Amino acid sequence: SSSSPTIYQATCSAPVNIAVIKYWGKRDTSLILPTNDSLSVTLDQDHLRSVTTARADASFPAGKDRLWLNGEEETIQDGGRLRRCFDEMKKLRKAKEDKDASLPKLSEWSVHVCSENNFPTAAGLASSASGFAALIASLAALYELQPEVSSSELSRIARQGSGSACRSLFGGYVAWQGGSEASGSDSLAVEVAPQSHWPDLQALICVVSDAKKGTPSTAGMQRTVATSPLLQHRIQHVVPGRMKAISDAIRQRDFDAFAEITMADSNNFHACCLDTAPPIFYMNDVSRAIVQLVEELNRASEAEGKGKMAAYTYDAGSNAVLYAPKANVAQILAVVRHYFPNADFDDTVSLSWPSAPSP
Ligand code: 2P0
Repeated sequence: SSSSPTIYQATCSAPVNIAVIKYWGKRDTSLILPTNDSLSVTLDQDHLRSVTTARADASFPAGKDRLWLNGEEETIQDGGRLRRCFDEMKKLRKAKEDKDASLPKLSEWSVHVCSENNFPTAAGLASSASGFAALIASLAALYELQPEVSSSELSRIARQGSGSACRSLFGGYVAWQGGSEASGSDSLAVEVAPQSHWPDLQALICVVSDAKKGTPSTAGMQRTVATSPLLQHRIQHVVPGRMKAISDAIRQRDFDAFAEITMADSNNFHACCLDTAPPIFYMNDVSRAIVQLVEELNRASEAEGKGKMAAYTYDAGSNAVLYAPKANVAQILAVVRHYFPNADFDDTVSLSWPSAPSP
């Protein structure tokens, strides 16, 4: 008899998220448990995303999962982050199979995964966040884990791939609760508000450089943990109050408060990088020129009795992300274009150095 074999395959995409309260430092480097809570805004999937297809097949050689990233095969190392993600997801599938004997034993088959980003990898544009989130989402779809397994539970697994990835399992405004358990059971992402709660907030990516960054986050943050007294102050006295204040600002759609906290936290994070021995520099002269430009726009707007125009934030790279209410976007773009006349952008703002003058 002939029957066409069932194909077990799922494709999912996951968006990039940009933190407004930054994650920087681990209390457990193996389980990826952070030294502080963080909070991010998930960007629109049309622009920056990872798309991942996962396929399980009884005919794949046993015991050999494989993964291709942007067309190149990655090694899945024993004890590594990818291995842990595959193992944790297979464990969840196995539990489902144990409850329902009629299910195919996908947990025993090897998986092949293919993942692509539509933006430069490792340029401070959070590629590991969307990448691991898309991996976990595609395996969850392949294994048909939801809705029994919640997105927060999946975020706990994505976290073990890359800390910031746990926040990309949700859209909108997302908190990563660092948790206090040594097992990491309470270190997961929760939704603060859906994107639809505050659709007026827009993000502009200013691509200052798409070169690979100097100090990778994983190594850089542990050097900060080991050497920066300012980081200890940040963890104990700065972040807890800001988490609450920015959550309130989001709930109240209070852009001035949101912007003030976002810029302060970006600057505090980069100050901790500078306080690291040896120091870590992620922002460059163009990044700093954009800070001055936004500060000046805000000063002028507030002098007219209006609120702030925009907020800037920088991750482990030189690129700026600006958050602004929709009504301000055209003016911000016009000003950016004026000071960076060779910029090439539509909704992604590209800025290049060295021809960009300071404002
Ligand atoms: C963040 N960043 O909250 C912060 C702000 C960069 C600056 O999360 O070691 O790639 O994989 O957990 O998640 C970058 O760190 O590091 C990061 P790992 P990750 O978005």
